[in-house]
Amino acid sequence: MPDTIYLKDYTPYPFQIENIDLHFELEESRTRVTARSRWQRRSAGPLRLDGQELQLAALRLDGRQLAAADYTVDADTLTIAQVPDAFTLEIETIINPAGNTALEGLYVSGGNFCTQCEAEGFRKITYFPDRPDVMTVYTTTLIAEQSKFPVLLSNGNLVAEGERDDGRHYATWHDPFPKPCYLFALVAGDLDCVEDSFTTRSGRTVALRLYVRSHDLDKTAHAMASLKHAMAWDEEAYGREYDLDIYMIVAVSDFNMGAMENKGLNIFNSRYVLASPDTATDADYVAIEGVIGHEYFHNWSGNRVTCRDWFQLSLKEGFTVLRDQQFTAAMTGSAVPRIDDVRLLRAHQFQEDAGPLAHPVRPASYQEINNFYTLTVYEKGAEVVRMLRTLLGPELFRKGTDLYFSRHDGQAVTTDDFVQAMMDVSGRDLSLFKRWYEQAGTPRITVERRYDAAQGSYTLTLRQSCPPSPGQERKLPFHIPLRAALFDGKGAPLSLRLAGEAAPAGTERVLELTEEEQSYTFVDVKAEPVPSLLRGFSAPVKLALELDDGELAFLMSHDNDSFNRWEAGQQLALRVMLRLIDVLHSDGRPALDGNFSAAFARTLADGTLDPALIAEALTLPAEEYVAEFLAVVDPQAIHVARQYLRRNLGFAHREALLDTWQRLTDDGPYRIDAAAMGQRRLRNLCLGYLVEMGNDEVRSLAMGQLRAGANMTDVMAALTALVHSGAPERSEALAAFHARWHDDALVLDKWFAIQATAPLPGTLEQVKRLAASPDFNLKNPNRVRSLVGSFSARNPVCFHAADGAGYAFLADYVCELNALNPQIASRLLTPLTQWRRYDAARQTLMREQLERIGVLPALSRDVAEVVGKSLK
Ligand code: 7ML
Ligand code: ZN
Repeated sequence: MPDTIYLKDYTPYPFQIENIDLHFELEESRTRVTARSRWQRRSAGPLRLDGQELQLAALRLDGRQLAAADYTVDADTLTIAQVPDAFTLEIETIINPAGNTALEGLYVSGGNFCTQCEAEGFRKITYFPDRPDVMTVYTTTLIAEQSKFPVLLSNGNLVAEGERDDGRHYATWHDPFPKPCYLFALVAGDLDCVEDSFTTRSGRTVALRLYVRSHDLDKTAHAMASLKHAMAWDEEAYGREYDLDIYMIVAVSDFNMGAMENKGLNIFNSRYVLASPDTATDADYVAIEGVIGHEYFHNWSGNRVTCRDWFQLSLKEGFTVLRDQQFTAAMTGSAVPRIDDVRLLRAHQFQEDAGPLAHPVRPASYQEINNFYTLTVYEKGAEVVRMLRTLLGPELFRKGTDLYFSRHDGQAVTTDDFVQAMMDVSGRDLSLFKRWYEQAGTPRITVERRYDAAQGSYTLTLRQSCPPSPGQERKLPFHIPLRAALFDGKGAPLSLRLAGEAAPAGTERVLELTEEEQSYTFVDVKAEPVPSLLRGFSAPVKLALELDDGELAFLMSHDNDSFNRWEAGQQLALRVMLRLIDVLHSDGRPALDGNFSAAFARTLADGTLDPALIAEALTLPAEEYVAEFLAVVDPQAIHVARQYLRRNLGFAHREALLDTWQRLTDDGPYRIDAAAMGQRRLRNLCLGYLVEMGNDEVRSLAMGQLRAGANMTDVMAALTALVHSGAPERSEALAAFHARWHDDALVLDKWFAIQATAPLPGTLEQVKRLAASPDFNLKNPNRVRSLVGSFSARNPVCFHAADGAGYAFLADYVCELNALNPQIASRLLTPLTQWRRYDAARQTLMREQLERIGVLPALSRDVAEVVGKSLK
């Protein structure tokens, strides 16, 4: 078992580093790194530095070469027992970037050098205190062969460059802002650059540069536009201006995560940079804008104000995700992104919160920090900051963020410091609120409603509870903001006056639940209203409000909160699906629910609604979300029920679906604004329902859309519909797509993913064939995710095949990747951690695979932690 690191053991580092000079003599398999740094003691103790997989070539203290007796080196530390109170340290290490398949530290991707240091990759470059509270000023010199690596980049501003007479050249970069080493970056390679500029509101001009391989130059416009939008939005919404004269983004094709906010030099997975209408879907365009925003916003929430230790990861990530969500909402002007975020949270974060790896937004311990870049830290963390905003209101919240940024600029701080700033500007006591950071698990709220006609009063009694999670048997009540409204029989919102109040205060209130049970009595209520609670998903909880089918249908058409209108439809759909699953389990005959079908038709025909919201409303709850409501998950039954409903809704509303598909056919120029995207979304949703029915005529429409190839959104929708419905044309369609796109890695990823997610018998065999094809590459994380990840995390019915073949397939890849890229191995493993949710036979099969992985020789810390906690 790997060692466990505890939050309670935090101690400040005993030294301060004034600055560091880094020199890189770049060679693919033998790079020499010289680090010269100036130190000052702050408290007693030896000098201990982190370092892994380094060959130590020289070690000098104040210019004197240290003797072997002066220091000790083991697999992850270098310790010098005696150092003066102020000194200069010079360390030379040799590393092998070409042999670095873990993609952490300095590595080679597509022939170029790049780095990924968050969380603990810098220790694979040189010996250094690899922790975020040690901040210093970096000057970096890169030296490399000019012909192969014409571009040499690092953080900050270029201060010198030149040629040497041996065919090599150099560049020196200086970053004036002290930073932790996880924000260090360098890039060296043969890249082209698109350039633009942004003038900040105080009038400074910032050079914007986007570096890509030359054949990708035509796919950079959207990323550049997104960056400018993000810079303007952060000035407007948070008063945050950019602080260096240059902002660079580099796209690389081998990257473990989405992107990285290195100061002044973001490095991106190319999938979050490159887009053209031919190659990227609408969802890709939206994701690119969001990720560009996310990394840009880190310049303040993460870089200027950083984390004291990795337990505080959500300080920067939760807050920055909230910021990128607000940005996306502002750019699209629609409720769709909020709905999609909640779908993700419910389908996957709720699962994490209920499983063996459940942890609080601010964990108290970890074995491998890379395993804590989770949906809980990111997405639930964003919900927690969003709740603070709901509790304080937008103005006070903004005052709070202003105070936080000014008070802690240049510091490494904690989530407590963030909440303290919110307390200080509002005068509110948020000490109970901090439980959101400390306790894992998804709270459940039940609602009892009582209308008293004689008194004209309406009472809501709310009760909260939270199931136990690992290491936390009993939970204290959470401070939960519940946005609430009440509607009269005509669908008008009531003015809300609580008992004891002199006058009503608006038609929407935030009820604050802080105890296990609380009642709220509204007065002047003339008839029993329909309640709309948790509006906009105001807290990451499971709300059990037992509305009847009629009330749900009422809210679907009358609620003035778009999120809750959508939510009412989802609840109705969920109920229908759960009833179907019951019918299937008792060998009964399924039937299409008439009320649900009528509501479906009404929504489809509603000309007043935004097409994107219609599409959201007509998308049935994900199989993973339905699973949340079953005591024992039956992936087969869930899939059959959902499929049954899709097919029968298709039959029942064939004409309307066809009409909508035809009506929304857009022959005009391709646009990527929210309106055009909404139309494509609804149109392609209709196509999906139609093709699911499987008749020749409709399939030929899909083939037509595919062949027309107007844009990747329409092409993917047609191809997915054909492949996932098992249409006879699917092989031909896939072959044509492959022939057209096999040279474009990002498009080929889509081709892999479509096949891996087909909910059909034979998918696993096809996935295995694809894994053996020359297009597959175990060293490329995007490709691995598109095939192995898609199959195991996005194809429940095939992955959970009763014979366990899906589990064995995943385990084989986890075993191989454990040696190559532990971060990717550990992430892929996630679906197996959920084994307790399944029937006894599946439990045994899943556990067998976990055990098999657990006894691998040389098990990485990443995989060991996940397997260990899953089997406990
Ligand atoms: C979240 C990131 C990482 C890991 C990016 C790596 C990051 C850490 C990095 C939202 C949008 C885009 C990417 C990510 C993400 C997991 C997810 N600091 O900026 O958080
Ligand atoms: Zn981030």
